[in-house]
Amino acid sequence: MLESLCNDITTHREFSYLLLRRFQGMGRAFVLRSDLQDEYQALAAEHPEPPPEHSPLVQLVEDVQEAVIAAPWVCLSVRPRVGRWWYLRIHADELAVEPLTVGEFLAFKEHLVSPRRLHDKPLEFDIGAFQRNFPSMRESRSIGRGLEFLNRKLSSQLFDRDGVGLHKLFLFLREHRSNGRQLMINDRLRDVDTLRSAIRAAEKRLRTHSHDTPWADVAHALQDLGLEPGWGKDVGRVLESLRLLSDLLEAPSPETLERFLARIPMIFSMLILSPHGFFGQANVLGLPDTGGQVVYILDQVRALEREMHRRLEEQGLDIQPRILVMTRLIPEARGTTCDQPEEAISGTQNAKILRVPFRNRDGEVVSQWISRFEIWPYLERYADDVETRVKAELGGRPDLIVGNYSDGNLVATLLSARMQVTQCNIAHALEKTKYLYSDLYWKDNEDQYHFSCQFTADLIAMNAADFIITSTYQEIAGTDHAIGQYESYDAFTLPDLYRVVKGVDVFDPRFNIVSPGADAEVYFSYQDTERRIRGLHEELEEMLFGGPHPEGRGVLADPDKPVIFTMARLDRIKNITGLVSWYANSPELREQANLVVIAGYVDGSRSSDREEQEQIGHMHHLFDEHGLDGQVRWLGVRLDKVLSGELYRFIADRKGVFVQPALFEAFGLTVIEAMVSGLPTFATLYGGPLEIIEHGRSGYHIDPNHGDEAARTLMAFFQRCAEDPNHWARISEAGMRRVEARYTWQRYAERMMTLSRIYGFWKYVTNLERAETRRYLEMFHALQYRPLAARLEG
Ligand code: UDP
Ligand code: LCN
Repeated sequence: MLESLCNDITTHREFSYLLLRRFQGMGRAFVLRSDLQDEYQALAAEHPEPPPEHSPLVQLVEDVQEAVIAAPWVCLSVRPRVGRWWYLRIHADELAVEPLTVGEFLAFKEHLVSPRRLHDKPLEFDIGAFQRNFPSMRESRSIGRGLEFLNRKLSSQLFDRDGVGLHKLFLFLREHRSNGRQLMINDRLRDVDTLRSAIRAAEKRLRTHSHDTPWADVAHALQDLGLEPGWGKDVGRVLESLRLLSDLLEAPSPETLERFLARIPMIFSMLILSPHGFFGQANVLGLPDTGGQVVYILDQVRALEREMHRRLEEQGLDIQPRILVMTRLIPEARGTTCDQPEEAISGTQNAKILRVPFRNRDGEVVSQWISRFEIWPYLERYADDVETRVKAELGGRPDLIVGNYSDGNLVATLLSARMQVTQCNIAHALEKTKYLYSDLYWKDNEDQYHFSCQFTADLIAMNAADFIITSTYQEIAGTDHAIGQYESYDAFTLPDLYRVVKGVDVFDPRFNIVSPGADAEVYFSYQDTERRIRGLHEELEEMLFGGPHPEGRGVLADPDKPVIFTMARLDRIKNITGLVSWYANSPELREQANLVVIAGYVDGSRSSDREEQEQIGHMHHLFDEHGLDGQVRWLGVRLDKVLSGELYRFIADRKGVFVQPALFEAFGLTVIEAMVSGLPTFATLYGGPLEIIEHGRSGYHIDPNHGDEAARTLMAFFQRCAEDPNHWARISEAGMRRVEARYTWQRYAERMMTLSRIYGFWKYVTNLERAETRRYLEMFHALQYRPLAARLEG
């Protein structure tokens, strides 16, 4: 690779020289891929002999992610394919090419940001050192399908070694208990051979019974043979389970293993952690830090409880699954239920929200909301209190711990290690990719965002998890040319703090893509007339098209125009003000459609969040500057789910569209909500929506950095709809189909339940426990995270 590149540079010496000069001439120390490519294109267009299309030099420019200009060197990070990186530097005058290690590349960056570095050899975090003996995937297309890989890889290893693996499987079956009651097999069975005999004898006994004979009728007979409840609710199901196990003992295959494990009653209780934010079932959405994560968890809990019930019932067990969602108790709850220690979750039989307050270092309860960027010092004490509360509630430890977001995942890490429970992480959003150079210039952002704490917590939690669920592929590994959210933790540096040469491995089989859905009870097609809630239409009519709104700004002068709708928290990243400004600057779009915005507060004094206050001010400024009051309706309201569900459909009735203009959106629940309601959706191409929407088919991608182009895409759509009345319906229909096929909670729950069983199994039978990694992470936590977090508490 390097040799052919050197040869190519020699062949195209003049071109290479001019290209490097151009890079240097940009006058920036760090240049990103798109700018490097623009420079290349410009030179190729004017140069008489540019290198041919597939030459190594052109390929390099195609694959390069970032240039670090440290005269006379131009250092490059190159990503030839998803998840794979190499580094080099080229001498701009001599055109000498030299490979760099990742550490050397990062050192160049550090030097430019912090010329008087504290250390020449800073602390390096390198998780790669612990992974040598651990199975890792090779192909980019396998990323996010860790379960399949692990099953294939480990089942062949496990069952190869003369019966050792089967014996472990046998021991695993003996582990299962619920409330002290033995399940699956009892101690009459001593080893795999006695288990085999018991299966044969049981099959023989059951043959005389019809398949619908309930478990209770055969329980005694089977117990004598060593079999306990958990095999199935009736003889048909018991026989199926026995045959699956018998097949597995005879000739193990990953498929049989997965099908068999999916039946084992392993998960009766679950702890879900979501510490920050206002977590409740009403009046919380749109409050600072409270958005999709809350919606996701509540829908997830309902779907999981249903699935846990279904599986337990099929296995003949009359056990109530327990799901606890643990969040922060906030005494100053602003009219929400967040000051209540306990809240039953509607739509479930037994699930509840438990709230435990944060305590300061003197042990006093912290009464006010604290931004997610500031909560780091409280988490360890919080984990202690949560452990006590959960054990009291469940009478023991849960069977699975699920963390959410950086804080929840850190608490999950602490609790899983202490209680020896399988740990699942869900990121929702990793802040690192949201803010350009959030790592390199961490010091500049430290006052406001404390990324040093957050990224350290992320590194610890993502390497401690037994498995990680992501909503999309791009969340892990990006696309051919864009880096993934997890991938951005692969190598980075926080100058003068520490350097990460291997932060996470996106080829690690712990990653699994399990996409969320939109609550099908609430978000459904505008065409589903029978389920529509017409009783709300008068209220919606008034809300959108009525006179001045007490919590709004703008009165739509021409209510007959279609509506461009957007709804989000009023974060800077959500870029709602960006959309308003594109609209404001496009006279054609203003002519074609109205804009309805639901976000934040119109009265800035009601907000306690810095970013939100700033956005509110900006929004008013745009209204004033562009005279938007007759064309934009801005509502600072928080809609409950039922109302927002009908609102999407109400706008679809009027042939409107939905726009999600974020600078970056990790997944984007509003995108699937709008699509499944039938609203043609225009969403950012940075993040999850890139994968959710197929551009031009089931919606449109827009580039938030090119607002004029985004406005033109919207314009073109409205124009085409005017010419072809079927166009709106085609996109609307395809959007609905897309969500129904891929983003449903039922599919999610099935997958999640299978994953937790299988990762739990592998954790038990192999050394996947990764004890060395854990100790390394504990040290990183104690020596790096703790002092950083403590600084925040003053
Ligand atoms: N939402 C809402 N009312 C609001 C603002 C948001 O119901 O005033 C809901 C919205 O329907 C979606 C969620 O909050 O379910 C936002 O999730 P998304 O993934 O789009 O963004 P996040 O806020 O998590 O970044
Ligand atoms: C957080 C986000 O920023 C969104 O993109 C996701 O949709 C949401 O969490 C749910 O995972």
